[in-house]
Amino acid sequence: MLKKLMGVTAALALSIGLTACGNEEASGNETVGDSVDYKIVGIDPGSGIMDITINKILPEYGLEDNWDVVSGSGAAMTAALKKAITKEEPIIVTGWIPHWKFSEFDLKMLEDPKGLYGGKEDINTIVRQGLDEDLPGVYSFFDQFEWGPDELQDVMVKIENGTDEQEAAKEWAAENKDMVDAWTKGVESGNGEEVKLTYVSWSDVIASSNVVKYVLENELNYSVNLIQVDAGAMWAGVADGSADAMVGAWLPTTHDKYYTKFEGDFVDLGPNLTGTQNGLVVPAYMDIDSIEDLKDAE
Ligand code: PBE
Repeated sequence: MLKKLMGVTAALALSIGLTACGNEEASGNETVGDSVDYKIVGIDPGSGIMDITINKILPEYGLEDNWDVVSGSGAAMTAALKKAITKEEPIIVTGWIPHWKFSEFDLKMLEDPKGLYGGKEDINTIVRQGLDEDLPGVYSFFDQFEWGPDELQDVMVKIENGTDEQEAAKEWAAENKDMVDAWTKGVESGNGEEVKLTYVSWSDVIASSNVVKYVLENELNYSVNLIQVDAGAMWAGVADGSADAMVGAWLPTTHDKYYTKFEGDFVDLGPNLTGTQNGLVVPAYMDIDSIEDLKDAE
């Protein structure tokens, strides 16, 4: 990881040196909006961050008339970010912490003085009703599963650096044995029973779901089926009982609409992680600090 990080930094320094001249020319009286064509690079439409950006951030910061949030995916967002940074070009993306992009690039999250992204949030574990009776060991494991943003980001960085997802989970579990032991303490092992876990292709949820799968299979002898779906189906699957659990519920703000929609049809086991943050993210070389800076002077 260090090697890769140094490589990126060196490449960045080189590109800054080579393009500094062109960028000075381009800056002139150009607004931030002009410089990025009034586009915010978003992710998948079902995500909470897209919902908040389009329905709260744009209207409440007065950006609705000329700004667009372009939908795509988590992977397309990081690819666009990588490309822009290599050329030292301006870019604004919907971003979140924890995420490997903060260990790889020099980034800043724009201030949100109106607090619309909800500040620091939790990631909760949500299981289906009846799981405690059907698979008590799995239920107690999920109830004990708890870590922090640094641990999650470690796994994300391993995966981003090309390690296979289950291999990354295995390496992480070996490096964090005490934590894994606390999750499995007193938990009844299985006999290969299937556990269905829904997840969305967001790098944080990919990492956490793979760690959970690794531990349930290798320490507790259950068999985990990871089912990749969109955000709505991640919640709906657990609510209608077709899935057993999911570990990527961002609350109380990001997934509020899903929580409210399915409330009463799932069991909320509380936070497995505390201290996430959503926002608009830009490379550190951009000369803006707040979402308010996106509004053109009148
Ligand atoms: N995220 C990561 C998700 C939750 C996990 C912030 C992209 C969302 O916006 O719904």
